[in-house]
Amino acid sequence: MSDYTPKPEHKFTFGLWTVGNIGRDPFGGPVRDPKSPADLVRLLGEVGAYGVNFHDNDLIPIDATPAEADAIKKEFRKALDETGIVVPMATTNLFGDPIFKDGAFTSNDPKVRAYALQKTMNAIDLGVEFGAKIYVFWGGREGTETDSSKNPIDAIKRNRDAMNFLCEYVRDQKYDLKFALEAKPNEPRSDIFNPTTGHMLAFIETLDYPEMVGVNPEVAHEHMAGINFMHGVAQAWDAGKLFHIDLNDQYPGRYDQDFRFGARDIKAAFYLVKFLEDVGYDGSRHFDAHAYRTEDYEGVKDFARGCMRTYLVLKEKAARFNADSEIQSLLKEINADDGSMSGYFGKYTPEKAKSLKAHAFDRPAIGARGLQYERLDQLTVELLLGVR
Ligand code: GCO
Ligand code: MN
Ligand code: MN
Repeated sequence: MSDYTPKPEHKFTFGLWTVGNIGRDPFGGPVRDPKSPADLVRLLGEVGAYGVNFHDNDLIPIDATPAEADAIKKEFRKALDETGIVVPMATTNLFGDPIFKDGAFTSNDPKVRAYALQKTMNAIDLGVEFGAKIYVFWGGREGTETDSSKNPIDAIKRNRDAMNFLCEYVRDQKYDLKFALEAKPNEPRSDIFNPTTGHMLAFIETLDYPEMVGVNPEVAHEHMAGINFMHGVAQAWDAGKLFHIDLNDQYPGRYDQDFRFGARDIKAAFYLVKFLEDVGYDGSRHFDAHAYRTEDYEGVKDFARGCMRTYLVLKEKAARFNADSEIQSLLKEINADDGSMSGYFGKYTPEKAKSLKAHAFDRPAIGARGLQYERLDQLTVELLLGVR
């Protein structure tokens, strides 16, 4: 029997807002009493997590006095020291307060845009104070219900100006901090700007300091858009931009569900874990999800333990996949290369082009070859179902 105990080297993290979610939804009030940030850290210590992340206002209420803020920070620090839990990432709440009802950095109101910058600089200071090295930007309110209200080009420019300003701030303060931009197609806005990880990757290249900025892709957000999450993650990895990741689960075409990792699409979760482990991703595995509304705090612990355990089970399955001789020999066969084409690949030369244009291909024979992906997929499914 394998050991699925979470260890610090697995870098499993949770947001204060995840295990602290009190189960409110648009149709009903809270089902769990709120816990203090320090108590949530203790809960995370109990289930074996490595780290905790927070929005500025998860830790310090938006209208706290300086004395209240100090007391909360002291308590929180004490809980971190007691449990050994670290703070790898922090972020800003730019969506909860009514001032952000039409966005923060992309709001039509310059006062709102300026306040969003002020709030973010303060929140960056707070995150750095607790050791955060990654700073996430999720622009949940940066969007529209009606496109009469905002020119998307203005919104993109405003967003770019804000990112450039904040990168300069981080450099000016000499903070060791990188930004990770998190895309989401909709909810809470009807449409959110930069709706997918791919959009974010393109946007980043237009910034003044693109090397400081990467992405924080989230499973549910790409599944909401009906696209393959792992492919987006691979693109981010290839671009050197996979700075952070939000793990959870989601049925496509539904409200923002934030299910326990692997709760919905085990196969997609498997390919994702396999990808992250195969390439050697060494950032946080952050579970941005929450327990079903049916649960009490024991259920919240079941939820948190479940996220980490499923990840570790799938990690073990990925190792088995890589060691499975039938799967591997099938993959070898599928990828067979007799070398006869190698002269045509690589850097272009006019001679290569000429000889490639003269080559006669046996199109029907090549097209008729069965690729055995049915067998390969069934072997993968059986491995996941535990019968091989
Ligand atoms: C959501 C988002 C958020 C962000 C968080 C950190 O759908 O609500 O995923 O949970 O990840 O604000 O930036
Ligand atoms: Mn989300
Ligand atoms: Mn998220």
